[in-house]
This record gives sequence, structure tokens and C-alpha cells, in this order.
Amino acid sequence: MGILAGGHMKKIYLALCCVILPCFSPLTLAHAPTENIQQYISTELKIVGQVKQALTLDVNALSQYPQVIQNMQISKKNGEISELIQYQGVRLTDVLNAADIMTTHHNDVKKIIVIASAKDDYQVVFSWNELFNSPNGEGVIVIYQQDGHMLDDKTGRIALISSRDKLTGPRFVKWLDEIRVVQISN
Ligand SMILES: Nc1nc2c(c(=O)[nH]1)N[C@H]1C(S)=C(S)[C@@H](COP(=O)(O)O)O[C@H]1N2
Ligand SMILES: [Mo]
Repeated sequence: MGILAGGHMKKIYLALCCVILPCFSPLTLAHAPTENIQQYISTELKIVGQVKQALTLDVNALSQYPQVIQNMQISKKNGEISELIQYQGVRLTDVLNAADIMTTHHNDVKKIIVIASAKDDYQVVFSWNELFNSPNGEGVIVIYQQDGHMLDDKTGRIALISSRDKLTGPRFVKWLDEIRVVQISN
């Protein structure tokens, strides 16, 4: 009886380790979700934070801005790179200029960061100088088309690329839904 109970407990313990624990391990959360992704599809992008004019942009609103086309490959988490894809969208700097970043002092822009967030809570950071005062900035594009079609479920409908990055995977923000302008504290 004792042996049976022990074996039973061991099975429960193993089940806990193999099934339940990995759900909470950081490794499981380190990669973009691949299941039930419908919940992450973004149809609107909000520009918020330290701006004079907060904006909510859908794909149609994005199509009213000057258009940019960028052919690029995305590096994957497993070290591979994607095929060459033609992305279409608008420069992040153009959208930020429309929202009009709010500053008081000459040196405020130097401590402004721009946080791009996705619906699965993935977040990446840019600095004002990187976007407006470095060659990197021109390559940061809010995208809504790939190869002439709307972005598929595993990417969009709105996403962001940082095409001049060395590794293009990390700041490829799928399911982009918010751009937040934040001035770090003095
Ligand atoms: N929304 C969102 N975008 C994301 C991620 C994520 O977890 N969530 N992972 C990033 C990382 S780390 C990589 S390498 C690329 C490519 O990831 P994939 O190989 O899962 O397509 O997507 C990036 N974009
Ligand atoms: Mo990655």
C-alpha cells in the first residue's frame, strides 16, 4: 500500500514538474506566443505619453502618412533569418511629429525614450536621439503591409521594424498597439 501510494505521489510530482512548472518558467515566456494568437492581433496603434496630441491610428489612418517601403529579412530566435520580405508603412518619426512631443527645456529631448508595446506585452525601447538624430531612426517603421498584403495574424495587423539593427529580430514588434513617449526623471 505504502509503495503504491509512493508511486502515485511520484507520478503526481513528475506531472507537476513536466506540465505545470514550465508554464511559469521564464523560458516559456521568452518567445513570442504561437498559439491562440488571434487575441494579440492589433488593429489600432495608440500614440500616448508626453505628446500634445494623443493619436489612435488604424491601418487606414496610417495609409494617409508618407509611405515607406523597406525590403528586409528578420532574424529568428533560433538564429535563422527569414526570407526577404517587402514591408510597407510609415516612419515612426513622422507619426511622432504628428503627435508633437512635448518639451519645455532645450535639453529635454535628450532624456526622452519611446517605448513600443505589443498586445502580448512585448516591449522595446528607442531614444529620441536614436530616432531623430542617428541613421537608425530612418529605418524604424510602423508597418501594416507585407509583400503587398495586410500583415498576417502572426505579425499584425500593425507591427514595427527597426531595419538598421544588426539583429533585426529583437526590435521587430509584432502586434504593435502602443507607442509611449516618456521623459526620464531629472
Ligand atoms: N509581440 C512580440 N513581438 C516579438 C517577440 C515577442 O515575443 N512578441 N519576439 C521577438 C523576438 S525576440 C524575435 S527573435 C522575433 C522573431 O521571433 P520569431 O522567431 O518568434 O518569429 O520576433 C520579435 N518580436
Ligand atoms: Mo529573439
